[in-house]
Amino acid sequence: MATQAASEALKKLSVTDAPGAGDKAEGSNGAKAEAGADHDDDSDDDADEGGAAPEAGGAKKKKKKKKSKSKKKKPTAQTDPPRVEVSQLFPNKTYPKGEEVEYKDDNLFRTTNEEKRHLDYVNNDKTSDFRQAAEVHRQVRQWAQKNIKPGQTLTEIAEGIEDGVRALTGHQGLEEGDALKAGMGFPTGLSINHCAAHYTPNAGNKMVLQKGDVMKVDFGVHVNGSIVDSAFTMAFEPQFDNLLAAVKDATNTGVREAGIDVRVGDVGAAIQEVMESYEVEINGTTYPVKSIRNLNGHTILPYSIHGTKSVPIVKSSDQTKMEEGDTFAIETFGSTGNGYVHEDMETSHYSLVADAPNVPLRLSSAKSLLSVITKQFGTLPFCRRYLDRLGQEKYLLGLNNLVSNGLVEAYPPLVDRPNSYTAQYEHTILLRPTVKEVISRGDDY
Ligand SMILES: [Co+2]
Repeated sequence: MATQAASEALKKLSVTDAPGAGDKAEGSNGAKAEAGADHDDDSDDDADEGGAAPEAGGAKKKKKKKKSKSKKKKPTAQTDPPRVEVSQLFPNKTYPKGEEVEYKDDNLFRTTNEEKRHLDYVNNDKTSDFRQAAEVHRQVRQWAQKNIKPGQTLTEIAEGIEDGVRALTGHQGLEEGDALKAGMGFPTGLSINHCAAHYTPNAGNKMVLQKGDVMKVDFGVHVNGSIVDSAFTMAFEPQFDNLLAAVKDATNTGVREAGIDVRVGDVGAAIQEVMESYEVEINGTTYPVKSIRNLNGHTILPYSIHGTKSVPIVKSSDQTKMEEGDTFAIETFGSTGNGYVHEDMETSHYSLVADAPNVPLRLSSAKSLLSVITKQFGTLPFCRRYLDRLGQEKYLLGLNNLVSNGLVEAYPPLVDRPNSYTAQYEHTILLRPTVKEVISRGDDY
């Protein structure tokens, strides 16, 4: 998910730069304890299955119809569509690392420094949660890249991704609190052509992906509140190759430039220089590729997709420094249009405002919806479809009431000018004490 620059970013500053964030971090510990209990359940299941093999002929366990061959208990490969929990594929919670990049210059000492190594070790559980979420993201997105085709509805595409994420994290998010243990970190953005961000179908949406479309696929996966935010772009005609290449190159530049003590404005300048060195010919007209100047990367905090710092994607005087321990979503957007987005169309994405004042609500439907949102999603962004699947009905009046009371934030779709094309790539990086880890890196992007 992207943040909007300028006034929007300032608004978010006041929203997120507050003690509330600390409370959420504690919430994450609570969730972790419960997730642990869940894992025990899984182990029990495994034990049952393991026990079933030798006793297959015995009276005790007749439930499993499969003729136990040898010891095919634990799945060792992902299915198609992806439905195997990654915790089954990686025993002992050892998930693949992202791409580790050594710090440079004055920070080179960190790689071997004892104190930094100790700090790194202390953060191990959180790093592991990020790696688990990243592995889910990779497996689901690689399936999506293979299977998304023109002719599919946006609804089936979004649900395909979300079914995958929920299955692989092992949390369907139907019971209260379950979606807070692990699952979607934010809704699946499927933003097409001049729409750059924050579009996902609402109920009844009949939109069909077209062969000439450029679609940004932006979804988040979280484990215990550690959110991996990563996005890619799909196009089916070669004329868009340069647009996608520009944005991929720009995002990789941002990822490369990011580091401890680096100023975010300098990262923005490097991104813009690379982005705007490209041009793209579409239907016979050549366009310069522009960075969308009012979209930003951002820090990620526990259960909070938009932290307190922004990473511009154009040259900026912002002197804010990246710091040890920060988690950044480095995302860039290129456009053949104005390089500037505005809000348009029906809203689908929302999130609870973390530190909202206690507003007395007159509308009872708003009150009950607020309770559902708080218990189900906490401060994780959600979309209308997520309310639908929980069985919520006729909630729109209440939802709008919560937005107008400042308790819930709406994230309307963000669009450049009509007939333009936009693309996005995004990675999540951890500025670990010893090394920069591009947690969401895969062999796809
Ligand atoms: Co983002």
